[in-house]
Amino acid sequence: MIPQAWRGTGVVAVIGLGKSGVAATRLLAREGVRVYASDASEHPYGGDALESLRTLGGVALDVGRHDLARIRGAAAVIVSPGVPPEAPPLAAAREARVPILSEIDLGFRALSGSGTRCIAITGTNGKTTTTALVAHLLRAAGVHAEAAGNIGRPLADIALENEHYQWLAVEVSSFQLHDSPHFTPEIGILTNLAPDHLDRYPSVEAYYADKRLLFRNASPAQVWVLNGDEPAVLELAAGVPGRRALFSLRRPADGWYDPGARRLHLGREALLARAELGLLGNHNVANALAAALAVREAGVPSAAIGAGLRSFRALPHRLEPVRDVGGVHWINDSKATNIASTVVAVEAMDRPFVLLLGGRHKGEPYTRLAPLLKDRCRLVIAYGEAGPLVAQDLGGQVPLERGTTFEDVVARARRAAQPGDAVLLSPACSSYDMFKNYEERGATFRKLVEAM
Ligand code: UMA
Repeated sequence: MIPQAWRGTGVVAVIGLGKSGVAATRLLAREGVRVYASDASEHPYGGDALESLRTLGGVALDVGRHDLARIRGAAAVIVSPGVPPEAPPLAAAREARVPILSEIDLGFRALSGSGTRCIAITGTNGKTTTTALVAHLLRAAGVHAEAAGNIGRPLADIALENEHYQWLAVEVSSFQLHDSPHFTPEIGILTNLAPDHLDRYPSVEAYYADKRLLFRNASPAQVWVLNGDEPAVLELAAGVPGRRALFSLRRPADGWYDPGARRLHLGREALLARAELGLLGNHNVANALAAALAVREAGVPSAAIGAGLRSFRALPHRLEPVRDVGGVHWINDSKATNIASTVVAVEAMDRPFVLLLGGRHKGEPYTRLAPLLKDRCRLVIAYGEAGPLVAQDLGGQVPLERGTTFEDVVARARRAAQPGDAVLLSPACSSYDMFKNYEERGATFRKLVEAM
């Protein structure tokens, strides 16, 4: 429920007008709350959606600046996840003791009392795939469910819809957990932990501390699905009230993988064979086990979970199998815009492969890839702005060619790959030197492969 006090004479300030800010503004306006919504940029991410806000009653829009005096006088601030805590509008709100809440927190409160229950998914890697898996498994079992949160659809947007979902799979980033004092999912998944977002956090500890906020309202009624192979995850959840369900790729657990028999299990029950899961890489086996455990806690029977896992397909641009051409398996992993993601993709390859590496350089050296590529990579094709750096870091250690246009890169890969190989687009770079975004890069790759 939206606090009654907000509906009085006060104004709620929305900071940032991307997807989150636009949805939060709409939701507040629908609830009869007056809104001051601002964005520091002249071109907020919300783009065209802003026009529709102008027609809403009780909404004042400010683009290209934040009026700090209005923010100081607000009843509350709703913040978008991309706005860092030290940003001037948030510093002003804190100074004036105005409560700062995330868009997720707002959406969650608006949904509370509706009977919709939540499975929250957080962790450094695998959040989005696990969220999509949870929503898919629920739907495949006939449960009315939707995916929301960091995956792309703000929770406030779900609250705006006149649709009653039984369950939501909510992906939550550390940024979103930071200001979410009311968020209390029935089930929470913590996929894994590794250093990340160090451009925003002063230390890894500060980042992990935000992740720990998943448990901030923990009670014995909740269930926590945790990565049993990661001491850091178990440590973070130590002492938290609630039941635990652990998944493991190494040993029998509540959800586990038997590498000898190549089977996924829930406790003593076999769930499905590894070969039946249409996802590449062991990290995705872990994601599947986490999702399976969570939906089992939500009441989905094992047979339906097995069937749902069999019918799940990889998300676009994330180790997405595109097509087999002449015995060569083409894989689109355009979402891999840093070295860590490319490492995961390379580790998932179970056959020789040609690797397309390049784009706009993001600062990390490529040398870290060399030991992983040495014995299994047939050829690296280095391209884009980062091409010379990739060649400098990996040349002489792995077979390497320089590509020019993206068409030329794909044509070179086609010539080099032999039947039984894979061609992997996992660039370890952003796409902005040649494309609008990673989606356009992946779509171009897919188009070229489909035209073969
Ligand atoms: N802005 C200000 N003042 C500031 C700083 C920024 O006004 O001081 C403005 C920017 O000009 C911009 C707006 O804030 O117009 C952007 O807000 P946003 O970055 O939060 O963008 P949204 O469109 O609301 O998207 C957010 C998530 N973005 C981030 O966390 C950075 C989306 O996750 C999420 O899908 C969406 O909400 C819906 O919940 C994206 C993401 O990259 C995919 N997430 C990170 C990740 O996965 O690693 C955490």
